[in-house]
Amino acid sequence: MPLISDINNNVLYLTLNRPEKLNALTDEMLTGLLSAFKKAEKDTNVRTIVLQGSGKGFCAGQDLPDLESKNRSFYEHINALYMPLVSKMRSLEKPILTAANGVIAGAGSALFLAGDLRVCSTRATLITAFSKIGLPGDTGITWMLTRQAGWNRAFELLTRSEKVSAHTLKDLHLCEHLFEESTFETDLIALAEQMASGPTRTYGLIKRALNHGMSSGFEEHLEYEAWLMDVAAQTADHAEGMTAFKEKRAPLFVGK
Ligand code: LHQ
Repeated sequence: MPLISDINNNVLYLTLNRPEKLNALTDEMLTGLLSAFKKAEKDTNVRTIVLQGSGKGFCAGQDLPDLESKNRSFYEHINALYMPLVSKMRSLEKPILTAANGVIAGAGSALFLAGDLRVCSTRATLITAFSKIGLPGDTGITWMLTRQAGWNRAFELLTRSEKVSAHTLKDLHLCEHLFEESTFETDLIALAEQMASGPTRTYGLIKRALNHGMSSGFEEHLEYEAWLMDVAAQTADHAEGMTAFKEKRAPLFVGK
């Protein structure tokens, strides 16, 4: 199976599973990923999602030979398969952790960067790779890199397509958590389960607020934030958080 889906302790693990091709993406994987994210959005049992790759790579981007065999323009292909996927990842109101224990390349870089928390092992590397085959980049990579690492870094990463280490990704604010290779799996699970046991409905509202703030003026955004506070005020997790505070105990959040 090129895409494995598994739920444990309220965490959905989506594993790209073509290790011999560094998890390069086929139509089947892209379609499967989008439907898995859509399903996870509705599944109350899923409170955090981890997107990872099996073997030595996170994802090497588009499977190039697979695309060559299709009779469709790049625009048609990106529009049909990549745009809805990355758009769903950014709007889905549950934490998404993208976790790399190896090479990240091409559109795989865009999917990695689209995570809410980007996690790397010390053996992870990223190469944008698009310009190596004469392409500027897609799946939001130019949008994300300018905002996350700055315009000039974005230009450097996209034009020179040099392999950067996990430590450099951390320095560039393109990775939030860097774990040792030897403990990567257990550290990742611990982080994912910690997120999944938090007030995940509120995390979704935080994601919505941050997304809104990316494209709104300050005064308008202040209004939006205040309105979201009222939405959160109705949640069970807000009530539990307040009660736990008064009772001087740890809160038990349910994600509702
Ligand atoms: C692959 C791939 C791959 C197939 C490694 N496909 N097999 C969207 C749609 C519209 C237009 C096009 O663009 C896009 C978005 C994109 O993602 S474009 C960018 C596509 N990705 C790339 O250009 C990256 C190509 N790969 C590489 O540059 C290297 O493989 C990297 C730097 C990722 C890793 O290098 P190594 O660690 O030296 O591994 P390797 O090159 O030996 O690869 C291992 C195997 O994986 C090998 O298979 P083989 O059967 O020969 O052993 C590669 O052919 C295969 N593979 N990437 N994208």
